[in-house]
Amino acid sequence: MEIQRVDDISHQEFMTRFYEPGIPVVFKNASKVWKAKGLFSPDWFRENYGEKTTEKNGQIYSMKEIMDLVENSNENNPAPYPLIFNIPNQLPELLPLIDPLSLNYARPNWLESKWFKKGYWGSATELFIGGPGGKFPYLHLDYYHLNAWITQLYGEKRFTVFPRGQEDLLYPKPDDQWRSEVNIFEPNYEKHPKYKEATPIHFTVGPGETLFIPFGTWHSAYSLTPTISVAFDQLNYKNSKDFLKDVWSFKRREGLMKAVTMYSYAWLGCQMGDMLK
Ligand SMILES: O=C(O)CCC(=O)C(=O)O
Ligand SMILES: [Fe+2]
Repeated sequence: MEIQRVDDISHQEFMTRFYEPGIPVVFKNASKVWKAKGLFSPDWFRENYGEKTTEKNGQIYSMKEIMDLVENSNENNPAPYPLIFNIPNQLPELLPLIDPLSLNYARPNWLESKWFKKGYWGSATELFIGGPGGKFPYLHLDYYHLNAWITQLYGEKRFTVFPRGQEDLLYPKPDDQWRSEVNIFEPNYEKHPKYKEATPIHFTVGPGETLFIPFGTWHSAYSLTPTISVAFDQLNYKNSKDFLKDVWSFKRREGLMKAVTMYSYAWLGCQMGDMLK
């Protein structure tokens, strides 16, 4: 199977061909509606937000340091990956540049309502920065069954996704069913023989392109060049049932009261989202 690439399709066509059946797709130019397109670059971030900082593995990095790191990164000595800024919290100045967040395709998105902006639902709008050789640390499913949208604004990233239904071949970790034990960059077929039958789909997402990863799709990524991407999540009628189950099971770990409160809150949010459809 190959990843499909589309340009300028209607929202309705996206829903029918990709969203409803849950098929990943690359939009070649959906980001044309964002001012960020063609603007974001290492130099632009150095000049405008050089002193902003973020944390990775207990260490604080400034934007300037990050851009130097990713521009000097290579396969043998990669910059830490991913380096992340939470956009609403750490770089709210960027919000007008990524508006409309939906790119006019990721709708409806109940996470954009004020209701879901309170509390933590496994979702975030984030700036991802990486350098050559930077690998996402594991093959995984996104928590809470959210759909992920990743827009590449600078540089090229290589993604790997698996068709739905290959869980058995991917060895989810016994203590975390959302992560795979398989190192897809260097699979150990003795330890994970069934992985031989898995059918990874590899492809590159370049500047201006957007990848839609439907919930339940195993995926991972690595940076081929210095890269800057924006990632956000989507929730609506399609994934809300699974989402609510996850809210229950994740919040249950924090106690029964917490689970009851959070589940009720999320359930109401979904009811309201559904009414506005
Ligand atoms: O590195 C990437 O762009 C993939 C990120 C991702 O899959 C995640 O944050 O869940
Ligand atoms: Fe992910």
